[in-house]
Amino acid sequence: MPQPLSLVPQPLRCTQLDDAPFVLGPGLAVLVGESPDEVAVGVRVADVLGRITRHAVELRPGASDETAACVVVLRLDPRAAVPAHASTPLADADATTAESYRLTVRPGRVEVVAPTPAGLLGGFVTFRQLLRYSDDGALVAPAVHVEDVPRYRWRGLSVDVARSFFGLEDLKVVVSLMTHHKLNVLHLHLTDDQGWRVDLPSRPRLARTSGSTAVQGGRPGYLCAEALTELTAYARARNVTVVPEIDVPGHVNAALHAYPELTPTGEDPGGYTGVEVGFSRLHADLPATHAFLRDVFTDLAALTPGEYVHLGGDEVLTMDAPEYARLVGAAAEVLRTAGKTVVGWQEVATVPLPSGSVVQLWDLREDLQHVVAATRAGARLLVSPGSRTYLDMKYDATTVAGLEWAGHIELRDAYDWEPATLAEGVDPQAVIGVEAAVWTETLHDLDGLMRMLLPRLAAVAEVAWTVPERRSWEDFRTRVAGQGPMWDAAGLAWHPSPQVDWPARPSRFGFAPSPAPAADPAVAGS
Ligand code: TNX
Repeated sequence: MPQPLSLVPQPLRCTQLDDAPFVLGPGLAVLVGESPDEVAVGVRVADVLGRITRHAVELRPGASDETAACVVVLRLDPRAAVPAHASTPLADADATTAESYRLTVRPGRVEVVAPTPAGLLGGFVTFRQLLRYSDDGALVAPAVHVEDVPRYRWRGLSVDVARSFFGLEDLKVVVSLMTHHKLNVLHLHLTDDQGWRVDLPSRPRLARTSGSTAVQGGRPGYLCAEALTELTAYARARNVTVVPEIDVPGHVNAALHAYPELTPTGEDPGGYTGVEVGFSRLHADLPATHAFLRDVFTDLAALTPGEYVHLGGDEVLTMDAPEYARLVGAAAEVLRTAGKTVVGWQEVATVPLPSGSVVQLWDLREDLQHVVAATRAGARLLVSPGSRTYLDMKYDATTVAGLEWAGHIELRDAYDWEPATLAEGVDPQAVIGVEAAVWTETLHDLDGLMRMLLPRLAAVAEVAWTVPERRSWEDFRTRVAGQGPMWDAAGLAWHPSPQVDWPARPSRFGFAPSPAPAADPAVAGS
């Protein structure tokens, strides 16, 4: 009987082969073609394998593998593309196919063939998840053949760095974890009432003044342009796109504090450390407001190379609809001029937006008629239902940190739902993808953040990647159990959900092998 595999997300097709496992050890080489794309992926893969095996792993561009004894072969080939699945919206078929791959593991030889570097990386991630220690202590991967393609093109995680700051090093760990579960969009909520976390050249006081404020108990700080550029490049190399968000026209106390000319009286409201929402706002009839919108969104667009910029738009409780529409419209126009596609929280669906804009659904308690109408008029829908994907919600009443407004979210709640039919009246073809979100009113360090993300992020990742007929809770709960040791090996904190039979964790004081240090194993540094 072959052992069950612990792949998360579950691939489209996976066959265990009747063959001996691949053994990872000294003499391992990575073989790639000579194209710069293949060499670039090869460098990453050789680096990761070197850290896992603690041996130098040679990269051989342009080599044939006839004679090599133990190789990982990475090959770009457009003919290897796995066609998009029937449940993928037609508009996204090319984008998802681009991330497809074919992986074959046999004794002495691992081969990944894919149409793009992103596909090669995805295939390698699957191979890493197959690795386990054999009884005699060797790292092995069972012989398998995998053919895989994502269901959705947008598989995201939104991190609130505004309430409490998470800097470059923490965010790199988050990106590596995302890559491990094939998530490909990191949405950074960079500004809110409690803080402003990105230094923009045209408005230096935003970061200088409001980078030093945070929610009660939270961490201050901000990303300088170099840090954001470094993060973007780090993410890019791991098939993750950064989507930055400046939240307007509400959630702006930090901006008003730095530039009091944005308030009607010109008075500084002071820093805000509470957790209430909806009280702060821009004013459409102040000329300073329009200069501010132009400056911050132009700067942000220039700082990040991705196609999308998020303008927020949520929870403005003290503004009438025409003024809201003027302000959101003005911000959207700046982004359109800068060549970006607009993303906004579901409230922006009340405003006419450029076609192809992305509306992010979060609150299913609200009337969704504007959201339905916006998708009929050409908007795409990104689904982040609070009661499923808000990973700052407590698991249950005993969870120490976290909020409860959208209910408790145990692992099964995060897993057992269907994105295509979530919003009644929205054509499934309009759904561009799925995004988890973690808000940091109560989460102030990386361990605290990870304990909320894991294991639920793995569940949301599978909702976003795996086609409906390959998903089942019973099957997921067995596979995700095998991820626990990988998160441990990477030094990541996680919540041992009682809904899963986790393998026994090695005791620190017993004779079981202690977990490897954070630098080399399954997740970190991937
Ligand atoms: C709702 S989601 C918010 C955030 C909070 C979060 C807490 C959204 C668009 N707004 O401002 O931080 O709930 O769970």
